[in-house]
Amino acid sequence: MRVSSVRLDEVELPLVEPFETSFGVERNRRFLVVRVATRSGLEGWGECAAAVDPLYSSESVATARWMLAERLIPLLFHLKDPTPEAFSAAARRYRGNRMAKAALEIALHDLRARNKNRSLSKAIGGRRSRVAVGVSVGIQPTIPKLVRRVGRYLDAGYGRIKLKVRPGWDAAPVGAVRREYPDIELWVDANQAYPIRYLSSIRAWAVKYRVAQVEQPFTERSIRAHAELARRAPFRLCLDESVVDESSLEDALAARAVTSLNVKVARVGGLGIGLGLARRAARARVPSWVGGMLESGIGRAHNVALASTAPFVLPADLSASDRYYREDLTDPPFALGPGSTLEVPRGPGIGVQVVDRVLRKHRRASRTFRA
Ligand code: OSB
Ligand code: MG
Repeated sequence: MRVSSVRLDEVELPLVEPFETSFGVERNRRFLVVRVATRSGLEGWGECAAAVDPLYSSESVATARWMLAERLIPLLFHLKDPTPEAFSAAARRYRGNRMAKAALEIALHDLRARNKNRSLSKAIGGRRSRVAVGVSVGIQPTIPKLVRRVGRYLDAGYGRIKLKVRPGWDAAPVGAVRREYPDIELWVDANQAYPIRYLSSIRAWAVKYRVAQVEQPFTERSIRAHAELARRAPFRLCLDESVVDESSLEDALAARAVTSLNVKVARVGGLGIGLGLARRAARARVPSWVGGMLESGIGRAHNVALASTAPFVLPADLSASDRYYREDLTDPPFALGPGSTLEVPRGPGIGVQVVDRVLRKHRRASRTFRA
């Protein structure tokens, strides 16, 4: 089985509401969708999480588009047996560019699972039929708005809340949410926004408001500062941006800088690598969970399949379709089920249908590559 064509679509989907983090606001998500196809008519879908601006990481839509068009797609066409593993191994010679690599790697996973007529979840060893999820709540214009936002998500059934924080938006909003909801499971995520001198103040408000998990307060290279904050803390110290491969995980584990691991398929360069990292963390007794990048239903379906595998034990940043988009690229939409869960699709591959009409409606550019 060879891949005979790859289509790269650039899509712009309006978010239900703006999503603000310490690094910026997103109103519309512009991203690449990958469709790989074989001569026999089989297809596989992937999504690239890179955004227009390199704010979360150094990749952007433009760098990923170039990397895919000029390097990764030609490399894929050269593979005799284009398994996700063979592609990943071949793509290792190019440094970084993990989101671009992930987009193709996950499409190959979908293709292979469909070819075997199995769900992606089953194909990668998933055992669960539902995965536990929570919701990531962006920075809001005011504290009362934040408290109301959180209240609506709790009413909708989300069982854990992650608040985006940054210097100037932390103790007061976190305290307000905690006072209104004394018993909820509360996490925070700073996306690297804090200078190290904030360490003791972060510890103070996180302890005071019983924050269960603090995610990536310092810059990605600040392993020592993360270890210092993790030391004897009553909360888990979660790394996201700091862990991009096997060696960065080893260093963080050795330094005891990580007591919870956010695994994003996009950040680490694929499903296979993500699963390997979570297994490695589990051997060190560090729990993992699946992080999100506001993916459309395509990327979310991949994330849900990953979350259905054994090493993922904490609730994922994967919410229902209507939390992100009025109109998603896939059908049926993901809906929140009992106990703050999403159902793992059972159909072949990612198990949800890409809706051609919706894809075309939001498509801004398209290019097809042939072997
Ligand atoms: O750090 O987890 C993050 C979105 C964009 C960039 C970074 C992050 C996020 C999220 C979104 O928190 C979580 C989701 O997709 O539901
Ligand atoms: Mg994060």
